[in-house]
Amino acid sequence: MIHKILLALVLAFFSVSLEAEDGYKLWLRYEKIGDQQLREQYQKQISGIMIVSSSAVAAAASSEMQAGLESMLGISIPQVSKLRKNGVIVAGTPQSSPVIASLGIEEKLAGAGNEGYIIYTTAYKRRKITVIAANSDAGVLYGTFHFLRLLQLHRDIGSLSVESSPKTMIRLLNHWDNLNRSVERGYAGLSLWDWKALPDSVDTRYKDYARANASVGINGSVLTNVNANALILTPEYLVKVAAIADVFRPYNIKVYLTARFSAPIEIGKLKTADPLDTEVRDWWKKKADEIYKVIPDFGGFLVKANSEGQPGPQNYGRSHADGANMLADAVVQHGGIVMWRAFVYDNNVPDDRAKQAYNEFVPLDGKFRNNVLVQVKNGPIDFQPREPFHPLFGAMPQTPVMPEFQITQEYLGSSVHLVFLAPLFEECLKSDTYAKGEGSLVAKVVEGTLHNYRITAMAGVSNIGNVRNWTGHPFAQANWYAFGRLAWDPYISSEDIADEWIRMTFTNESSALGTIKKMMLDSREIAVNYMTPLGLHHIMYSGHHYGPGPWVDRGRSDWTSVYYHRADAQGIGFDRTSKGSDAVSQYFKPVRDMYENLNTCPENLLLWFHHMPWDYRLSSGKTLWDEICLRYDDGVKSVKRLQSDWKKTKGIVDGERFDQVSALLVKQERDAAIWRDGCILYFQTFSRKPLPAGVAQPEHDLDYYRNYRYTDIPGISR
Ligand code: GCV
Repeated sequence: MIHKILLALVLAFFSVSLEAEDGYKLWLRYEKIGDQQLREQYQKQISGIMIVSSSAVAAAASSEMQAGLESMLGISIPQVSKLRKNGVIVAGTPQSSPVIASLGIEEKLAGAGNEGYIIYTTAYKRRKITVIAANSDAGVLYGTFHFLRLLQLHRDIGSLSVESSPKTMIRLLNHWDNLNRSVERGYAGLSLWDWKALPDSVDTRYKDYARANASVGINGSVLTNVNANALILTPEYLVKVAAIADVFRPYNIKVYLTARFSAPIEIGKLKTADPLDTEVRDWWKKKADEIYKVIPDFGGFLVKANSEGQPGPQNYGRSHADGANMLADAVVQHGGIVMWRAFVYDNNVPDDRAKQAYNEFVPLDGKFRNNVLVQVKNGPIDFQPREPFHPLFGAMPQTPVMPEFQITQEYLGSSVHLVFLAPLFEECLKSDTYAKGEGSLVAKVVEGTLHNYRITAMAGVSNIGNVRNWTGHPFAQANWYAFGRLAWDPYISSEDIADEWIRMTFTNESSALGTIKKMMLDSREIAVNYMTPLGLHHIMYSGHHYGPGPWVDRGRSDWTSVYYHRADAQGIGFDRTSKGSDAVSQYFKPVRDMYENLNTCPENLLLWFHHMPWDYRLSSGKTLWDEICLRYDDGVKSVKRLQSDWKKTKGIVDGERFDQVSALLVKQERDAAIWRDGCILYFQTFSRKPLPAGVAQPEHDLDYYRNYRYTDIPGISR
């Protein structure tokens, strides 16, 4: 009863509207500020908007500002051309706004660079105004979203002094979207890009997609799958791409495409795709000219070559640098770039797949053209729930290296499990490579300060599809948001990102905010525990990658699970020390020593680097076998805790999203238990030890888990 009265009071105070919400608006809900006192204060502080719409980008900023303010304040906010009252928001560049030109802020603006902005409160001719100033309209747009965010977060805007500029130049989503609208590793419906309807009919969603991206600073989108289809480069498709580019342009977003290396053969009718062949090089040059004719601000190409069956320069005995440079030469005169992926496979199974990218790319450092970046996954295998940072970070001082994070949850429960990925991204970015001594963080490599990179970038594999809420799981929206915020500033903490996102997406009410934040911040470690504790990796079911499959032992050996966990009667884990595959030697000292030495190797990566006996004692005092079982079990129990925590938000979060998340958490618990029981029973066939006290006895035998088929998971057909 008391609980109900308290809830009623909270709702009355915040005037929370609990209308069902379908999640379409993402974090740009611009909900009317329920706290009346605060709303009235903002109403007094904001009387008008002065943004000269001198370009499409400035016009987009202006309409976003007006719509956002009016929605949050519940009053109309006029666009003004004169400063007659206090409280006008003046946004622009010194070129577009005479007011800003007269403020004498050139020096301050110099630090804002191309896309940054400053926001501050000042007096202008005895009027109190808020200034959003930048060197470009793109900066004005980003400043606008920042200002709106301050209100969404219920911050004090009375005396502002903000300076912000992106730490990476190119901040990109990578869509693994196919031309038939299927999405590789996509769990949120079909691809947004409706190629059949384009260019005549352009979905209004594209604009909302662009708004959402711009609100977090994402300025590029690779529309197509890295497992590329050459057809996207034909004139029929290029006009469709151009139609999308037209929608994105006012939001400062460029389009990029994936280039299929064999396109000169497939659509150009040439006999070869050899990057040193003159005809092939000419073909790509002409193709680039053709693309830039229809999309003058085309960003460039992303390429997956000689990896998982994709064609590449090695088919012709050429190097990755030869391939990348040919494409780079084709786009350079138009200002385009080439992002060449380091996720490569040899045709022969290597002694340790974790070493492959480093072995192939370090010798090529310095051999790439100036407009090439090497795109490297965050870890050396493949987006696992936990990996050490990729050894290529810090190891290519003369070639810009950009990270590729996976926002879509291929190995982390698709769009069914609640897993907030900012802690995973942050763990990588804050890792110290020691490339130039202590403090050589991956983030410093990425922002280019460690090696003075000429171009900097960060990519995230998109989790977006055409389902109404964009990402399937309402919390998966947070991973899109987190990626964008970290691409802008790789030093923001996961906690701050979660705080912002929850306030904008769900509520500013403090107890629910605290509850949801804790759920999010715990969620990644919970998933690691019920999937791959203590550094285990790549033990998922082959094909769908959703459930467990530690028993997978067929096919190319470095695609099996047994290759990675190496469980036997003695113990478990992949020995990557100097006595094993020696992958540790790819890291700089003292990182390599830290991983090599059992006393310093972090326990959460123990089995990544070491093969350990079942009786080995961990810091908890427990044996390895007991600890593995306890962690799996704890993972499942923690999902139960997520469920009971989520219940506390009932009545604060709207019913539609509350119910959706509740239902997903039930599935997550079921599937976490499948992970736990399948893995424990399988590993027990090697350890031959009993389950430690407190660990639930599996409900079924091992065969049940080996044969389990999911019928209710998006993106999984069997
Ligand atoms: C796009 C993993 C995924 C593939 C993906 C590949 C890549 O192997 O399972 O679906 O292909 O990574 O990143 O190229």
